[in-house]
Amino acid sequence: MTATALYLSPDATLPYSRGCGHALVVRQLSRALEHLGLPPRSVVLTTDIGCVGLADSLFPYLHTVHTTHGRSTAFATGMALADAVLEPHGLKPIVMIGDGGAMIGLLHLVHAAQLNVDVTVLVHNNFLFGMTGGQHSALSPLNWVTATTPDGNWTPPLDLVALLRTAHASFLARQFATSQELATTIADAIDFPGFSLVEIVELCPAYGARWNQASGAALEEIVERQGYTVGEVEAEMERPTFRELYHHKLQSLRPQAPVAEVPRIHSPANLDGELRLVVAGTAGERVQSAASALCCAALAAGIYSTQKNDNPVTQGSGFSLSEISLSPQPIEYTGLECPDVVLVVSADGWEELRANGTLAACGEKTLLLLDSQIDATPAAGRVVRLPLRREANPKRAALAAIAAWLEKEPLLPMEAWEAVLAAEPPERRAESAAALDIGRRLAAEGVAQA
Ligand SMILES: Cc1ncc(C[n+]2csc(CCOP(=O)(O)OP(=O)(O)O)c2C)c(N)n1
Repeated sequence: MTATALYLSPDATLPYSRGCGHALVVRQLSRALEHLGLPPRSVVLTTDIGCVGLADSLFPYLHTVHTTHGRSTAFATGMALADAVLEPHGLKPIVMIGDGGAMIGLLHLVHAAQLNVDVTVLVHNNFLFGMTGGQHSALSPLNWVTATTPDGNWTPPLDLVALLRTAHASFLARQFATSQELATTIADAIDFPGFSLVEIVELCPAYGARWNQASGAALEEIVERQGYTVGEVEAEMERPTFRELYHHKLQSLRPQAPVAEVPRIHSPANLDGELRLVVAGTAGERVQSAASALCCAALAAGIYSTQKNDNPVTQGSGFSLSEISLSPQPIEYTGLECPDVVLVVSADGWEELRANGTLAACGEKTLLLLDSQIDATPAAGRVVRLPLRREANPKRAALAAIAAWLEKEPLLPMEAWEAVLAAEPPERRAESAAALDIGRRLAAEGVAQA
């Protein structure tokens, strides 16, 4: 396959009006990508609503995301933020947005510039909302005739480049769609490691050119009249990128919780594949901290763990739960389709697992270890009931439930728990040790099995 064919499909029929600047941008973007030799799968073309949004289907080998009006920069920023913290990294979101979309989503542009994420925004400024019939936008020049300003626009236009300068954008440029230099400017913007934006000035032949008797030659005069700079504008190119700042901060961050300092032990965990577990109870009863202790014990034993917590926005009342994944391999996906183990230590926890669909997702093999006070029975799964709240007390019930489960299905060596306890503050240590002992004892006694 030739380099050209990797980007804009050579036999693509461009879907724009005859003479529309969008067609020029698409071709110059393809040339810029070809020049940079970016692997197509490292690019995410993120398109906005409007004629501008027709571009994604023209690039069959790039990732493409067609987003909602004005929000394309926010989508791209999210992708760039995620990519910035990953290793290996190297995703390049390129936003294609109209002046209408840029106006609607202006704060997304400002925020992306402030963050200095590795996003390139190509603003197709044809001075109006094209696809919906030529309405005025915040970037329409003075006196510009649009569908909503038939006597000419009398509100001064927004100078997007100047505005983003105040948001500390690190690479800013303005070019005509017809410029010979457009491909180079786009390539420079894409190649730049932080936020970059190119405002591409063009005419909409269907509305802007017709109603204003303007031809391509008029563009220079219009831009000059607004006092706009053309070309690559001096900006804060030396500013550190989000990725640089993130990694710098990460190095200086200190572990906050004492349990995070649990040393790795070398006694192997008895776990073959991935295990998904839910611990649910009542807010304020140390459900999430018990789950966190389990994750630390797992980490100490050399296995990967993830923890996702949930509780109502009204902190301290209602349910509290944690979803945990444990695996000898790195965990790529933390969705909970069918839990292997469900530990429920209060009626609040049970009610929430019923409401959020976890109980319905349990299979025949799911182990449900429930406090004896919960008298409801799930549709599927192996049920064990233990008097955790009564014997351990409500604040220790979740940790006792974890210990009881591990007594029945020994996955972690004792040393892992010892490492966790050793890292706890002294006033907590005895409490946790007692909870673990009670859980183990209850499981060993096999009290009230159902
Ligand atoms: C979420 C959403 N909001 C609004 C619309 C209506 N709409 C479709 S195209 C368009 C105009 C887009 O103008 P612009 O962003 O300047 O891009 P152009 O069409 O000029 O390329 C609007 C408002 C829509 N389809 N979806």
